[in-house]
Amino acid sequence: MAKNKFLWGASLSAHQTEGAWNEDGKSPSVQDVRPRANKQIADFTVAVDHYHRYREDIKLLAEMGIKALRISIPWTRIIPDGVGEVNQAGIEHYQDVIQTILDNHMIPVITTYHFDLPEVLQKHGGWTKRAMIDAYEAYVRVLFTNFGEQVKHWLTINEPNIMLLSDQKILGFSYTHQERYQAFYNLMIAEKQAIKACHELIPDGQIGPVPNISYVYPATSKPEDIRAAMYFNSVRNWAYLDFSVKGLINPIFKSYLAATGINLTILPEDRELVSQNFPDFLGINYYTSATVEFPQVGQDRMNGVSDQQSEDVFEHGFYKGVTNKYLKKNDFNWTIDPLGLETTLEMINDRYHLPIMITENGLGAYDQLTEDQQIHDQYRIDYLNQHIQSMLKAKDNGVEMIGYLPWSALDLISVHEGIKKRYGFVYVDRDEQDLKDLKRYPKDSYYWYKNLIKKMEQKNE
Ligand code: BGP
Repeated sequence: MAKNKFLWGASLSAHQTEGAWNEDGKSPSVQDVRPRANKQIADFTVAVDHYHRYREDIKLLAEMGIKALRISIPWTRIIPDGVGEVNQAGIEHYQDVIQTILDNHMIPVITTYHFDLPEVLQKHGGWTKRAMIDAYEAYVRVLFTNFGEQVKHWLTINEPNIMLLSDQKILGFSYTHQERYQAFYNLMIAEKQAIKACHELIPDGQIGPVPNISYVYPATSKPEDIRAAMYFNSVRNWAYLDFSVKGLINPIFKSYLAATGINLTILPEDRELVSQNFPDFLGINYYTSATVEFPQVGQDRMNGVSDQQSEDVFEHGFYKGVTNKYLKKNDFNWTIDPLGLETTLEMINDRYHLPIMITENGLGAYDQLTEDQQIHDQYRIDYLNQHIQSMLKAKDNGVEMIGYLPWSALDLISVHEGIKKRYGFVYVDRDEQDLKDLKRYPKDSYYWYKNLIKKMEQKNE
């Protein structure tokens, strides 16, 4: 792959920003219909109205000085029935979005699928069904054919590991253990089809997976806890990247599947597909680290924790999430571990030797809009700065870093916690239930990032 110029950017997803959930031919996705534990938090019907305000948003983000913008394209706007007819209104919308990004001197980095599976496909069994592989391949071929001229950086499936391990919270339903790992296998084969199609249809294009990866620590030096971390590293991290990058199910993961009674349906033709189609780079989402111990008989998962990203991981006989007493947490119970990013990047580099683009990294926080329309988010500046320093150290230690696209470009609807868990460089004025005027206000972190990019680009010129 040609040596890439480092891309300072930012990231967002369609369902968490666009709204217009049923406009211009879009069909419902699982995100539109999934039951939400807390009815009071904002839903995705309007989100932050990016579908109608994208020109203003893209211009404002370009003024921050970013050189790349990661967006996702919803399957439900392109092929509303999941399979079959292409929705021309969807094609035209994203042609204009992409052109607007290019006209603002930024590079579009496009995620083909970010948690928002068409509900019509979920109704037929979703990723547990082998037919999903052909459906996804047909869908991405529509994207590559229509947008491949302008878009040269593609990401396949956002965080398949978190989507599967945190299915109830992200998808609104729980797989059985067997369903989860057949869905894993089908997702991974589908990803290989996307890599193959991208290389066929966009010869100068680059495509990569985009899992959420964080290196897992053992709670103590007890040998049982070391093994607990070994298994969770495999189940959470390496199972996905080993399949994407090496086309294999690694021995530790294989032993885990056997020990937990999983029988995968694998077809003979898969072998050739997985051994010939490889990613050009890795998109890596990193927020926090996890720490696990070996669960004692009778123990269960920690309760009262927020979600998959921290302590609420549990598997009888394998691992149990615990709080890492050496690390601070954010307002939403996510551990903050910038040094863990350096470790994670170097561990990934050791295993895969591929260029890495950080495609998500950020701090969800309660931001306040002051009387004079300021948002003083020094806490976010500190989080991002610490993680950027860690990334630069990993780079100095030999990791080929090609981009940093933090989450999120502008405030959006958190998967788990509505609008109040704000991530953006740009504040969007709405509450959980009160849309207000959705006005955009750059935060202190917007100006800080603008200045940082300018300094970093001067240094590297
Ligand atoms: C990642 C997703 C993003 C975003 C982020 C923050 O898993 O890829 O879509 O949701 O997590 O999580 P949350 O929104 O739960 O704070």
